[in-house]
Amino acid sequence: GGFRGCTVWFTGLSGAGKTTISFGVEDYLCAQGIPTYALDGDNVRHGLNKNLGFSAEDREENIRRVAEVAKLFADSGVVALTSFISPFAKDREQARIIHKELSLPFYECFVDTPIEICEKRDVKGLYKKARAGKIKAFTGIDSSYEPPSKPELVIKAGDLTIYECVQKVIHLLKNKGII
Ligand code: GGZ
Repeated sequence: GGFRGCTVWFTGLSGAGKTTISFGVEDYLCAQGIPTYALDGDNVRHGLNKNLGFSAEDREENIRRVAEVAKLFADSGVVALTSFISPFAKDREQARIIHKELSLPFYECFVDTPIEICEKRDVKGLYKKARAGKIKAFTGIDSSYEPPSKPELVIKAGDLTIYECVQKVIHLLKNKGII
């Protein structure tokens, strides 16, 4: 069968597992010969968006640019996987609209890991710094996260293996006729 470009938009707290899941999906799709590209803080916030911080305004602009880039990938026939907290519903809605204008499929995937688990893992020690006031406006601590109300997929990553999380996304892409 053929495949079409689309954007899989992961949203969730820092440490929820967005990037890990997206890399698993990327590996799976690449092995199937399906063109895929994963965008996350490491390749976007250090490059294209290196002039942006974490104020509400800067997050909005971060998400706007990511949505525009993902749109271009999707339009070129690639499965774009974006892994950004994207805490504000209106910014995610704008990302969806940007895709809809070109009739490009957009799937919002809520990586729903409770903050207790993210904070307990604290892989990068950022929650500890945020609790100590060394990082200001940290999502879930002193900056809000608005959970999606109608995501295409909810992944309870705290209760599942990485493999199970990846399979959920693959099933979604199969159900939607993308792959
Ligand atoms: C949230 C922050 C902050 C603040 C630095 N709030 O676990 P990480 O490290 O790798 O993921 C977080 C990442 C969030 O960047 P995003 O571009 O995804 O955010 S947004 O969508 O809201 O624009 C975290 C790190 O950057 N980080 N400061 N204050 N996360």
